[in-house]
Amino acid sequence: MKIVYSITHRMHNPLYELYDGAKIEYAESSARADSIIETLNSNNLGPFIEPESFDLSHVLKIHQAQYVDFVRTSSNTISQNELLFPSYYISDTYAPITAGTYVASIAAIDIALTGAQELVNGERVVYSLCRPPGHHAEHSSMGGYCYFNNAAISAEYLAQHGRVAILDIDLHHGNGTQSAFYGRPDVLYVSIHADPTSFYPYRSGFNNEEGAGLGVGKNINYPMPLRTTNNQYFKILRKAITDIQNFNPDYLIVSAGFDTFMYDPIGGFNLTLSAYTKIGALINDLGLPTLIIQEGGYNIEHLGEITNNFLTSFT
Ligand code: OKP
Ligand code: ZN
Repeated sequence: MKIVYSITHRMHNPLYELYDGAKIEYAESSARADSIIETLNSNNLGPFIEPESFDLSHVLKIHQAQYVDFVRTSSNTISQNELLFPSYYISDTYAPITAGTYVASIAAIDIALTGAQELVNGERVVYSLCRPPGHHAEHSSMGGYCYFNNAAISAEYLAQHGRVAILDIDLHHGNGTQSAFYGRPDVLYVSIHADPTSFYPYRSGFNNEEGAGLGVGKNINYPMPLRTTNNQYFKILRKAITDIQNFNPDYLIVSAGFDTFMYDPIGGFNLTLSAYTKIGALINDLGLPTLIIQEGGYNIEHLGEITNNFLTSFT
């Protein structure tokens, strides 16, 4: 399986995040990608390929030009080790801008788009190791460790070639991806996540959010209780997979977050290591051209193994 990756992600490594005003360790660290690469490497997955660079016009189909410009200029003018929490273009305190944020975020987009291009060229499954993640990034705002929406940008790219389904299995609801395609009949968004009544991002991910206008029925949320177990999860995943089959897409994008793991430091579900092999197998059974995009997953010790278990089901 082709794995698209670049070390440019290391340029983005904020020193802390703000939680209730207190500075706490930044969960979305560069050690995450290192853990994944190391494990995939030692299990002989690959080949690893470098991203190509794509035109900014792809980004501008999903994000507001002024917002993109703001991330670029603030990132390029801030000094090393400084963190910027602006009072606009931001939806929470978990996405500070640092000196390397823009460069790393653009590389993540290129990684996702390179994977999408590979699918159009006939590849069956590609893994895009994006960092920072993207599913919380909206039209003109960053939040939840996300700046630009890698999955939405590549979905828009693939939508030029056919019908696209996005399956978001990150623990958190992908508010950014949902809002990008909320009115669209040609892109299905299905998400399984912790019930937003008591979990980030709190304001979206409820099951009455079904899409708008021509997109009604093309947005499907499955909020799940905290401490969801393997079997509860598989049951809902099978429903989500049926939704995707009914939509009959040409391409599938998986927003692959692994923070559903029982020992994730910011987690809330009870999935075990072996659950990810099964989740991968159930998704692989769809038999669709599939772009797997990395979102969350913060247990550094196990993240590589989780990712490896998941990906191996596609080989
Ligand atoms: C990003 B992704 C930790 C609070 C963290 C932000 C979560 C962002 C998750 N003290 N809240 O969906 O994995
Ligand atoms: Zn998450």
